[in-house]
Amino acid sequence: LFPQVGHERKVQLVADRDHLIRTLSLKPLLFETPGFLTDEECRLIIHLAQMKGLQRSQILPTEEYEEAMGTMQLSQLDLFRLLDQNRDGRLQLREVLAQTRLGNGRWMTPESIQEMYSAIKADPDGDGVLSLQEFSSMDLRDFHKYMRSHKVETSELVRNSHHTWLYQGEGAHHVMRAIRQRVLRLTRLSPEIVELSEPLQVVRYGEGGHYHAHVDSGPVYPETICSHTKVVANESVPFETSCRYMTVLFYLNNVTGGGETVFPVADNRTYDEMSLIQGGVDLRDTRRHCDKGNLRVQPQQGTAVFWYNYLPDGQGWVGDVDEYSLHGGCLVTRGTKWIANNWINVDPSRARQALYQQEMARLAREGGADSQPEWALDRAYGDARVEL
Ligand SMILES: [Ca+2]
Ligand SMILES: [Ca+2]
Repeated sequence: LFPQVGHERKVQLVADRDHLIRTLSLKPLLFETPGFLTDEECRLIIHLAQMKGLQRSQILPTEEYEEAMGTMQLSQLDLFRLLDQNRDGRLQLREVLAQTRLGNGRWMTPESIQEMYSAIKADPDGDGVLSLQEFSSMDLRDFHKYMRSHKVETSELVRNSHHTWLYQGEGAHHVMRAIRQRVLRLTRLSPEIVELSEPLQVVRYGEGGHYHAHVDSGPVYPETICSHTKVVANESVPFETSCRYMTVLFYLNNVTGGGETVFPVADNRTYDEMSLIQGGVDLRDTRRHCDKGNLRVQPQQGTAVFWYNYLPDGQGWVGDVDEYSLHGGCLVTRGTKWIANNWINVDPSRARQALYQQEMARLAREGGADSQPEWALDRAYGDARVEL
């Protein structure tokens, strides 16, 4: 049923030409379409993004994190057990590395963890492993103090880029509308789903920019709610996450050096979180280990790559997050890299997605300031005139 890797099929996305869809991997289900955008469209998107202005994609949220850790009411022993994935009663470096949240936005490497250990004297025998005794005698306040005082370079962040959002709904620039229609044809999803998805995110990576490997959607737990449908959910739940059924990523320029998109575990036979980090090599690290990832896509202006972030639930709807969709932006070694993301939002709760679509349709009929989802209100550049 699934196309083989390398399989190509023709589709008609625009009136005057055919496009090719090439299968890049089955896990995740990943494809590429060269020439999805014309060079002129790429330049226009970059231009609109520059006119609007880009902001830093990540800043460090220090105090909030400490507070959150404090309110979790986790004893130090609980924390130890949580971290000790292989339950051998010791914390190996990779078990600490796997908990990216401990880094509080700062990307942890084997070196930075050992640096931290020695600064707070957490590993007196210096073997890089924390025994239960070593962990118990460590004062977590020293850890927080260290994280707070440590000056973080942008190269040490999980994500080192700038971005902005471009509106694509009714009244948007005609090219932005045309791209949304093309995405609709590419994905063969319903117009309601595509039209009610996030605006286009435009991202610029300067020389030295990167985005370590991550999945685009959060996990599906009962206590989690999707950002896009939360307006219709009566429940108040503690966690909010992006529910991005599909990612459609566009390369807006040719990058002089680096900047590939890496899928470290694409088409692995099995997925094992711990095997991502072995022998001091963290395959999620896109500054150092992109070359060891299973699949790398070279940026080529106008090409779209697209994949599914969720597995099917077997009943025609969205199931669990597909761990194989792990991907990242490799270090840009030379020049600048411009990409754009169209995320297609679907709530794993079919009922909530339906309710959301109904409510949005009702608001659109009634008109008024509330007639668009929150993210659609930003349409100031809708009538921007740009020379193509
Ligand atoms: Ca362990
Ligand atoms: Ca030790």
